[in-house]
Amino acid sequence: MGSLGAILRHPDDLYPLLKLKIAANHAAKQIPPEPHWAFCYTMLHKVSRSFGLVIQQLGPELRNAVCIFYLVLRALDTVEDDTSINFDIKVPILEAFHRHIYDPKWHFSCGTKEYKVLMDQFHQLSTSFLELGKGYQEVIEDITKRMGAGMAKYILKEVETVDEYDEYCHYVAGLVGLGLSKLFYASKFEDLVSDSLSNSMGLFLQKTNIIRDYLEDINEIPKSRMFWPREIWSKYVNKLEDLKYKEISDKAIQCLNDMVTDALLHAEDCLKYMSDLRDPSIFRFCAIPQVMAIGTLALCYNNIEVFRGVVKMRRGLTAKIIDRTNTMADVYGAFFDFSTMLKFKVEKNDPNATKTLSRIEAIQKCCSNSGLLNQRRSYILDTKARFNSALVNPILFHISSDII
Ligand code: D9A
Repeated sequence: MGSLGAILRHPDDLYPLLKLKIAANHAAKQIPPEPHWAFCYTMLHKVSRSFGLVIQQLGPELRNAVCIFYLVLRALDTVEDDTSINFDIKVPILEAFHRHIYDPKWHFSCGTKEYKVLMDQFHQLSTSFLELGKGYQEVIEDITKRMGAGMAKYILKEVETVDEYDEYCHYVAGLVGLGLSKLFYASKFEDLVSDSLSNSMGLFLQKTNIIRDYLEDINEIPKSRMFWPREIWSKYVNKLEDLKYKEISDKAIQCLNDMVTDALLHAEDCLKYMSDLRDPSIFRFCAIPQVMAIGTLALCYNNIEVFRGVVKMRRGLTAKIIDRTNTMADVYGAFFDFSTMLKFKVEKNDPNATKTLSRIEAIQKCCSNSGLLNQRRSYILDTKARFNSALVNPILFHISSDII
């Protein structure tokens, strides 16, 4: 749970934190009896604490398909990320991964910690996969095939242009959006959403991760690949590593803000995607990560800490988002609040200020045009308050940066 200090500073975090803890205990009791399914659900909760809980609340059939899809993708990632595997070995594994999932005898040892366990016990995953309905299997196979090929293409390639950045993010995240939309459709709970909107759902999440994880990625030993596109960072520095050195912190901030502005482009598509969903549990499953993403972008914007340490939302705020994201009105409210926070952080002398502000305005317009912004608890004030930008003063901004 959150630290005592954090709870004392944010006492209203306590209730959502307790609720989350209870949900986690409940989920732990619901592990299925069959050993291969027990393995999959135990793994799921190990690799992803809060997202695992959100998967758990889906209906039984879809839950199994999503759990397997999630773990297959994690396994593929483990192969992609393991820098000790030679290129000549790695590429054929990535390209044939969609066939390995049908073979309970296949396994390949790599990765560390829980990912090593996942790879060593891969047969548990393929055994479970083979029990899914054919419709689900085919979606997972198709996405795994396309993602593996995309990863292989980028293994030795740097991300140069913004188009390449979008293409790389499509392979590793956009395709996840496409696959999930097809799984929802196969479950008969949803209509089929367009590939373009599904892709945006992945790009918004992945770009947020790439921004937030700058320092972790750049400091990785052995050196890992970086995904910030040269077309953006070369406007500010000669080498991507230079962003973390103090002497040029104004350039670093401008570059960071440019990256956040690029990511904001996907927010409107995401709102459209979510507004088309009908099933409440699928809705929550999709909406919680998106609200976290816009919150994280608001937190990272103009924040030098991205280059100095880990910038993450406090656990209490994550718990609040999980507790309070249930309807489209909640999502519009959250996107509106976090956009307002962003707006206050934009400084006039930032080279992209105009572009950033116009993207923020477009998001806010989308939220207010819905007609669903009403009396609700704001993430910024966190009392029952209508968050009207005309009422907001600069003092509030300081409060909000502490609250987040
Ligand atoms: C998702 Cl099946 C992801 N990724 C996420 C998590 O959300 C998406 C990986 C596998 C699956 C799903 C996600 C959720 C709902 C709808 C989606 C969707 O599309 C319609 O994907 C686009 O991040 C990873 C990619 C971005 C690469 C796709 C959310 C998640 N959160 C983490 C928190 C964190 O900080 O990473 O995994 C967690 O709770 O551990």
